[in-house]
Amino acid sequence: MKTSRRQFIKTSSLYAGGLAMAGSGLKAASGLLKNLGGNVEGLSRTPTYCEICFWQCAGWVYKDDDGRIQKIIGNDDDPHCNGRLCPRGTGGVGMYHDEDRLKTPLIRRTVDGKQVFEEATWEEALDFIAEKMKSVAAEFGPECVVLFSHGSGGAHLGHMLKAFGSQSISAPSFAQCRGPREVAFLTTYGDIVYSPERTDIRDSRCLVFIGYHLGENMHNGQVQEMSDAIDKGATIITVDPRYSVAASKSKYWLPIKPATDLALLLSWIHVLIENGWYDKEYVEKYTFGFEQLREHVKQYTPEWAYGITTIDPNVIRRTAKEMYDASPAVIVHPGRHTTWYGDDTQRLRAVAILNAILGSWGRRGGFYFPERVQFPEYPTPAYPVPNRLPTEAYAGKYNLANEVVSNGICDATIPSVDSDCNFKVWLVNGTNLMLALPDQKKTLQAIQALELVVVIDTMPVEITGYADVVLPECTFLERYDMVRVSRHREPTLALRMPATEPKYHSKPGDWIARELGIRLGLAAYFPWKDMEEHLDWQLKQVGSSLEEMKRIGVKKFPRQYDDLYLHEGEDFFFNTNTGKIELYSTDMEEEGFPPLPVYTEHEQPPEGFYRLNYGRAPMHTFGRTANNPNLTDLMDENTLWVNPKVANLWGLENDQYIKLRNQDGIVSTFSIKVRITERIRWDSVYMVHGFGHDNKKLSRAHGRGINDTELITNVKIDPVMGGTGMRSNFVTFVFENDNAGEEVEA
Ligand SMILES: Nc1nc2c(c(=O)[nH]1)N[C@H]1C(S)=C(S)[C@@H](COP(=O)(O)OP(=O)(O)OC[C@H]3O[C@@H](n4cnc5c(=O)[nH]c(N)nc54)[C@H](O)[C@@H]3O)O[C@H]1N2
Ligand SMILES: Nc1nc2c(c(=O)[nH]1)N[C@H]1C(S)=C(S)[C@@H](COP(=O)(O)OP(=O)(O)OC[C@H]3O[C@@H](n4cnc5c(=O)[nH]c(N)nc54)[C@H](O)[C@@H]3O)O[C@H]1N2
Ligand code: SF4
Ligand SMILES: [Mo]
Repeated sequence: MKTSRRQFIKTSSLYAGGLAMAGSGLKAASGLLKNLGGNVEGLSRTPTYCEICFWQCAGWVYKDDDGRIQKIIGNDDDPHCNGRLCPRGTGGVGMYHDEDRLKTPLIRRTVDGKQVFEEATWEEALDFIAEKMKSVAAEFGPECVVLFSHGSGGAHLGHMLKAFGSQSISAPSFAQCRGPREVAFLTTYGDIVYSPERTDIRDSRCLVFIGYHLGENMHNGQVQEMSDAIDKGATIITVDPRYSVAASKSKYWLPIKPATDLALLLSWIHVLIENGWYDKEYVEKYTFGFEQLREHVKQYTPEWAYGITTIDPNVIRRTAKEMYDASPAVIVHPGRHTTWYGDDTQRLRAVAILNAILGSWGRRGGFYFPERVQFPEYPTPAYPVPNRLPTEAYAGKYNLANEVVSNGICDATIPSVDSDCNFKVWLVNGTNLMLALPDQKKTLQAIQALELVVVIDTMPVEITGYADVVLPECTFLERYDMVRVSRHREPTLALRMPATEPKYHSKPGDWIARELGIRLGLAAYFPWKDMEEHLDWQLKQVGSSLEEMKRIGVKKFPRQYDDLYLHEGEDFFFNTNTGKIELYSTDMEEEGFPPLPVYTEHEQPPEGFYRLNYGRAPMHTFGRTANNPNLTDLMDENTLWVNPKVANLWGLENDQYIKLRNQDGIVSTFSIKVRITERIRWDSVYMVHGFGHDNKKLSRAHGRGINDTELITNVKIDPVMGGTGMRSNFVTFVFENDNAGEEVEA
């Protein structure tokens, strides 16, 4: 039977001994953080941009005379980092030194009835994949091959897949992350927020962070700008059930009852309109539907919101006034990980509306208009027109989604009677779907239905255990990638080039895509000699060259248009149906959704249960850094934040290890250390995402802390764009002598 076909293989013990070395580099790496800031004489440097998170800061990799990497520091000319990397980027070299890295291609085989990974050559692995892709495409069409991807490799593999005839490409960074905000801003302003965000934080006089925990969320440029804004006296208002780092820098901390933010937002809009605290000229000139909005929010008084959010009505009024006083230099920040409760697009619509009536879009200290260089693609033949688009997997739904919905693809992979849109092959690049997608049971069901699973990663993470073929990519320090083409106040380009040779048998993503492409008969799509020729051609089209970029790393271009902000009285056409900022959304109306955001109530935890809240830690990126030797030095497990009242009730003590059980009876695989703190509300517990790895081959990360994803089984789908609301899960404590603790689901 198919469901027992693909056993989880802990990618261990099958490596040939000779390949497992690299201990030596590790020592150098662990000294690295202490060495920083020293002088750089005698070291040679090569440019890169960081892949430890998706902010992609540009930097310099310094090497000593023996070619050993000594340190990475930020590039002064880069607006993403202004010469300073965050702790993760600084420690990023640990990813290169990590001796647990994937070292050689692996193919799943059955030996004596047991499934194991066997080491393979690249030829064997790529031939195997190409044969399977061809036979599956012959039977079901090339569109049934999917690429899930996060990060730089997506460009190479995406090109290969489109040439093959499939546009089934998806990233969890949409439907598990930014999706609701992009759709909300698209329907309101006809444009998205982008990454890096177009927020003019450095010149802002009032910053409103709603569950946006900048400071723990270390997106570099924004953290730096927040600290500049604070120095210049900006008022910060943080809405968070947890006393976050951002809250600790704030004039106002609003410890909201979780899941009620939309009520607060609507009452803020109410207060601003009732008091005339809005930008009348701006609203008149640029917006559509103000009168409907005014009518709509009449009901949402601060007293009404108080009963829902627990925020004092006077504080609601006072904070609204602070925003108005600072306007238009005010940012009600849209946040980034926005898939919370399933009505997320509506919540973000309220955020977009609030900014609009304060006049902050297109204004200094609000949201600027970013610009980027028109950077040509290397000429290749046109892609074949696919027979089927990936969106057909969820035909009739999520029409406003502007990217492919990964959970929609996952669902459609599971065979069912009413869907013939099944996908047969998953290529998984730089995304650990077992951690990224909620509802692991579904992900596993989909995986079991597949003909082929290929994972391209640098580490033996959970998803590699379900692969038929594992391909080891080298780290960003060992490869070229596409030029980083940034949208910012000033357009910039940044180069990533190899600082050193790929370790072990790992290979760069561009090489993998091309070699696979050639085996699929797609050589015409890869006409360049190598990446150097490819990049040099592109750079020359914009008046630079590979040689220049190797020297400078980052190139700034002047803006073509003087339109960073709206000019006084300027006419402006917004890319919406009405050409205006749509307070009242005609797109939403056409799709049958409320055109003005409506408050809906969400479940609260049952007796004895607490809401599972999760977030980021400054020294880690999701699960991708959990085994990094430099960063585990700084934090090697997550802890469970528990309010003292709750701790008292349950007799919990600091540093005690406990397991958690969720509302569906799922018990965590591992235990987590208790941290008793007033910084979390009594109705929630909190942990950092990205821990609790169950692959033994991750020697520093295995069994450290709890993986929040395994407890996220109640998923609230946003009907507008398909995103997975993940914050409606409730947990209770399981003590070691508790029987329930034994029924562990892996
Ligand atoms: N429970 C829960 N789920 C979440 C979230 C959460 O907070 N909690 N957050 C959500 C959000 S906001 C997002 S954006 C997604 C992100 O989720 P993912 O897209 O999975 O992102 P990462 O965990 O950063 O990266 C995944 C993989 O990339 C690999 N990798 C790192 N560098 C490279 C490289 O150079 N090449 C290749 N080929 N692989 C590489 C890492 O080893 C890791 O296995 O998860 C979402 N899912
Ligand atoms: N260091 C580091 N930085 C990162 C990342 C990383 O992995 N590591 N990942 C990056 C990525 S891809 C993303 S998407 C961002 C995510 O970062 P953000 O968008 O800032 O964060 P979220 O994960 O949405 O939110 C976490 C915060 O929301 C609060 N919260 C929980 N429930 C509620 C609620 O009901 N209402 C309100 N108002 N607040 C609530 C939590 O207490 C927590 O402080 O971080 C980015 N930056
Ligand atoms: S914010 Fe940090 S981890 Fe992310 S790209 Fe920049 S330096 Fe790297
Ligand atoms: Mo994200």
